[in-house]
Amino acid sequence: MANSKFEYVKDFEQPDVLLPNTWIVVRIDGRGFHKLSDHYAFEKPNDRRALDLMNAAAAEVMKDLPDLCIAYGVSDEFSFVFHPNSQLFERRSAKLVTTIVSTFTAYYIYLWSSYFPSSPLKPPYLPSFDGRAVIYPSSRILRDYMSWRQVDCHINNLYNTTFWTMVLQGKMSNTDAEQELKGTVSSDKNEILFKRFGINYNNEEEIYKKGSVLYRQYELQDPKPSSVSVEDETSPSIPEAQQSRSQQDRMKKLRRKAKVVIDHVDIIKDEFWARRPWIISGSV
Ligand code: DGT
Ligand code: MG
Ligand code: MG
Ligand code: MG
Ligand code: MG
Repeated sequence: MANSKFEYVKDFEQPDVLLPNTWIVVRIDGRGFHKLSDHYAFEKPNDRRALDLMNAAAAEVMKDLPDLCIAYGVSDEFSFVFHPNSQLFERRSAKLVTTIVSTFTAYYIYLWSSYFPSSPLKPPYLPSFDGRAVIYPSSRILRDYMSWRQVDCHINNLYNTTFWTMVLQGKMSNTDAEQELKGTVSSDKNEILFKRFGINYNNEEEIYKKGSVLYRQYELQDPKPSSVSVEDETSPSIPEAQQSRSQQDRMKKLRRKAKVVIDHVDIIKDEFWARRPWIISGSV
């Protein structure tokens, strides 16, 4: 590259490197999906095709970026998690976010027709996503972040399931259903569903109640639950820079080869993490 008198403009670029040895979460969210879901007639409250499409796009992002160790999706959003030892793109925030958002969007659009064969995409209703990166300094806080999203999924799904059952089966107006649900707690909603409509919320599909968690499954794994404590902050994971070259290369190969699993399970309790210690530890 030749030097020119114009090169000084480069100095205006601001550094945006994320702190080392912290968890990086890139959360993306569909733009204006309220309108988009209406336009393509997504089923209410949950459209299985729409969720499967989100998951399929997210799985491709995971395969494309082996540094991602886990992802969690609900509604029109997905959180992608990089391990503290990831050095991808020198941990530059904009580069991580824009790569994830554009790769996800590309696959979402590419795969759309497989999930909505009779509703082709047409402007101006084209899907797009926003994104942001947030860092978390410990695995405890990373887990609290994941729990926050899953609790949100549960609260919204219970509300939406009750609301749409009252409207669609109970023939109530949107306003009346909204009015009646104002100030209710979970047990009230469970009771409305059960007493009025014979619906046991516990029997609703797991994908709706729990959202979707994507992670890598390694073939050489020991299926036994591990006793490794994921809350042990006194022994932080070894930064990649401190891992030996051969160790890094071995993990890179394994991550690329590993199968990406889509699951609908509790990620709030310890069990999920204790059974899959490689997610937090970053090595197998
Ligand atoms: P934003 O994110 O500020 O650009 O605006 P929205 O409209 O995307 O709002 P957001 O992200 O808070 O809420 C997600 C919207 O997507 C919400 O209005 C419901 C819709 N949506 C997501 N999944 C489904 C689904 O499975 N079925 C239906 N009917 N709607 C869905
Ligand atoms: Mg939003
Ligand atoms: Mg949205
Ligand atoms: Mg959303
Ligand atoms: Mg370039």
